[in-house]
Amino acid sequence: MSLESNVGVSDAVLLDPITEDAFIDNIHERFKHDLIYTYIGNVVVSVNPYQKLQLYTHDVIDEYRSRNIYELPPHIYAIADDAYRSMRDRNLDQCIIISGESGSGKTEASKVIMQYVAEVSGKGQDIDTVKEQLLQSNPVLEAFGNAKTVRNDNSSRFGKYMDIEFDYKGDPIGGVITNYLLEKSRVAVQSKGERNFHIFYQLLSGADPQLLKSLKLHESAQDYVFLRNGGNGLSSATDDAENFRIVKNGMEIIGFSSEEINHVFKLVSTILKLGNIQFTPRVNEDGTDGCDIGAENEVQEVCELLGCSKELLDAALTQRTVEVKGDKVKTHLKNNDAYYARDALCKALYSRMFSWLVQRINDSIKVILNSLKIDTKGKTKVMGVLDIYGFEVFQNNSFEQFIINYCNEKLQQIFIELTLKEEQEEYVKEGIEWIHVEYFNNAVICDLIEKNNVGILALLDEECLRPGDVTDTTFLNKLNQRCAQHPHYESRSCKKTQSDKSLPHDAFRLRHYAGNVLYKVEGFIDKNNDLLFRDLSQAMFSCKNPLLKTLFPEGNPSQKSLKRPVTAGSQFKISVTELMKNLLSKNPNYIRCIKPNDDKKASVLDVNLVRHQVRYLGLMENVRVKRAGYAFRQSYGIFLYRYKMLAKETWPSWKGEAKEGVKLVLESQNIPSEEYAFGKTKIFIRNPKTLFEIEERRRDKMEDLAVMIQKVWKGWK
Ligand code: AD9
Ligand code: MG
Repeated sequence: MSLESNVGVSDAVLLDPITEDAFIDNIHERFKHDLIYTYIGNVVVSVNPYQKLQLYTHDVIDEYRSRNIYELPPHIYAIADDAYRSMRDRNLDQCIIISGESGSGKTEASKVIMQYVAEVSGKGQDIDTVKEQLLQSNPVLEAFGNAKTVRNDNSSRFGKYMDIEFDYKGDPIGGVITNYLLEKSRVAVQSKGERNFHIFYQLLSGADPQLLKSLKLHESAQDYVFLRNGGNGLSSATDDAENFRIVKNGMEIIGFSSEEINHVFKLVSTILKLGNIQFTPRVNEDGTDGCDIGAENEVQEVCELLGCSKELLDAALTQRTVEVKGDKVKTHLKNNDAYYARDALCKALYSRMFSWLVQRINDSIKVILNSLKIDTKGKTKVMGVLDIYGFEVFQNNSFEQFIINYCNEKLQQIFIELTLKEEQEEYVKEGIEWIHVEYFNNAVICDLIEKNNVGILALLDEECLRPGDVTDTTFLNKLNQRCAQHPHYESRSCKKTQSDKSLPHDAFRLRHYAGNVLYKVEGFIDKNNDLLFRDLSQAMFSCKNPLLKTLFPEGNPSQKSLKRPVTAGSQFKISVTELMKNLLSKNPNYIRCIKPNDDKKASVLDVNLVRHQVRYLGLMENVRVKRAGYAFRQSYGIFLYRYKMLAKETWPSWKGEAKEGVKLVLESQNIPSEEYAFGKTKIFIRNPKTLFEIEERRRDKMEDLAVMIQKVWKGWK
C-alpha cells in the first residue's frame, strides 16, 4: 500500500470550508485513488471499495504496528492499534462499534480488526491456538448466519458481538461471542433474488458423495423447495464448494467432534427434507378438516436421520394436542396449519442450532483454555467488536426489518450520546467556551419503539397476550390508536397521512433516522409469539439424535409447568439493552461504513447515495463538533505525571497545583496558546498533532535521561 496520502485531506476535521459538498468531494476524490478510509478525528469513515485492494498485507500491518494514529494514512489498523494499545497500556476496556447500512462493509471491517489484533498480539503455541479458534469462528458463523440478499451477497442475518479477552501482557486468552436474533424466516421463505443461509448450498455442492448419501441428500439445490423459492437466488458469486471445506475445517479446528459435525449436517438435511413435504387436504371421519402427508419417503428419511419414530413425527406434523379441562385431546391440523407448523419447526430447528453453534464455540474456547498453560486468573482486559446487521429497507419489510432497524437506531443513539452529546456536555461542565452544534437526536424514535407500556414493542406484546381474536390487523388498529400523534409514526388512518396513497392499509411507516421504512404488519403477531406446538417439540426431544434433546428441552414430557416464553420482540429488547450497557461501559472506537453504490460495483461512487448516508449517519455534525472542539483531554494530574520531565520547573517533582504544573509544561514547549484550553479538571488539546509532538519530545527526553542514568551508573561502578 502506498503510504502517500496527499489526496484531499485525510482528516475531515481539517476541511476548509466544512460543508457537506466539501466532505463528499473529499471522500470521492480519495475513493478514486483507492483511499477508502478518512478520519473524522478518531472516527474512521470507510467506503466499501467492492474490490480487493492491497490494504491488508503483513507489510501494511507492520507499518501500522505501534505507530501513533496520525503518523500514517487513515486505516482501520490505526484504530485497531490505538484501541489495542490503550487497552494493554492504560488498562481501558475497549469496544469497536461498526455501523452502516447493509452492504457497506461492516463484517469485512470486523474481520480486518480481528486479523490485526491476532497479528500484533503475543505469539506462542498456546496463544496461537486461542487466536486460531477465534478466527475460525468467522467462516463457521458466516456459513450458518449469512445469506445472499438483494443488498449484499454475504449479508449478516444475525447480530454479533465478540469480546476478545486479553491478559495483562496483551495476549489474547479467550473470547465470548454473543449472537442476536437470527432472521430465521429465511429458512422457509426467501424474497426474489435472495438465497437461504449459505450452509445449505455449501453442503450440497461441497460434501463428497459419501457424505451426501449418508445425509440422504441430492446434489442439486433445485430439488429442494426451501432453496428454490428465491427464484434466481441459486446463482451466486461465492464458491460454495470451496467454502464448505473451509467451514468444515473451521469446525474441526474449533474443536467440534466429527459426531457433532455430523449431527449438525443431519439437521441441515432434515430441514431441506421437511421443506419438501407436502400436505393434502382431507375430511376426517368426524367431518372436520384435516390433512395427509405427501412425500412419505422424505418423512421416513428424516426419521432415519434423527432417530425418530415415524408414527410420532407423522402425528406431530398433522395433529395437535390440546388440553380441555385437564384432558388431552388430539385435533387434526388443517392443510395450511400443517404447513405453518412444519415451517415453524424448521425455523426453530435452524435458529436453535445456530445459537447452539455459538454456545459450542464459546465453550470450546473455554475448554481449550483450561487445558492450556495460560493463566486466566489475573485481571483480564477486553476488546469488544460489534458487527450487527445494517439498516435495511426492502420492497417488503416485516418484523425482521423492524427489529434490525430498531437495533440500528440504538447504535445511532449511542453514537450521538458519546460523540456529540457527551462531548458538548463535557465542555459545558469543564467551563470551556463552546458554540453549540445542532444535531438530530433519535432518542424520540427509540422511545416510539421501545418505551415501556407505550412503545410499539410493548403494544405488540400486549396484543400477543390478549385473549380473544388477535390478528395482525387488530395489532395495526392498536398502533393507529396509540401512536397516531407521534411525529415519526405514519399510517393510512393517521390524520396527517390519511391521503397518502403510497401508504397501504395493512402497513405502518416509521420515520427512522436513516430514512422512512414501510412495515407490512402481516406476520408480526406470529413472529413475536414465536410459538411451536408442543407435539413438535416433544417429537424432537424424543429423537435419538442427542443434539435435539439439547435444542428442545421444553419437549421433555417430564417438564410440567409450561411458562409462556418471552416474546421475540421482548427478548430482543432485553439483549439490546444489555448490549448498550456493555458498550457504554467501554471506551468506544467507531468505524462508520459507507456503501458507494447499489450495484456492488468497484470504482463507482453514487454521490446522492453517499450524501444520504453522510446525512443520516450525522457525519457533518460529527465533523463540526470535532472541529469546534478539542481532540484530546486528560485530567491535570495524569497529564503532568506523564510529561513533567519536559519542564525544568516540574522535574523531577512539582509541589504546586497540577494545573499550574501543566501550564508550565506547555509553555516550556512553546505551544501556541490557541492550541489548548484549561478546563476545571482537565487540559484540552485542540489538534492531535500537537499531542503527538509533545509525546515525541517526551520520548526524546526519556532517551536522554536513560543515557544520563547509564553514565551515572557506570561512574558508580
Ligand atoms: V450487512 O449489514 O451484514 O448486509 P455489511 O456487513 O455491512 O452488510 P459486508 O462487510 O458483508 O457488508 O460487505 C459486503 C461486500 O462488500 C463484501 O462481501 C465484499 O465483497 C465487499 N467489501 C466490503 N468491504 C470490503 C473491503 N474493505 N475490501 C474489499 C470489501 N471488499
Ligand atoms: Mg455484515
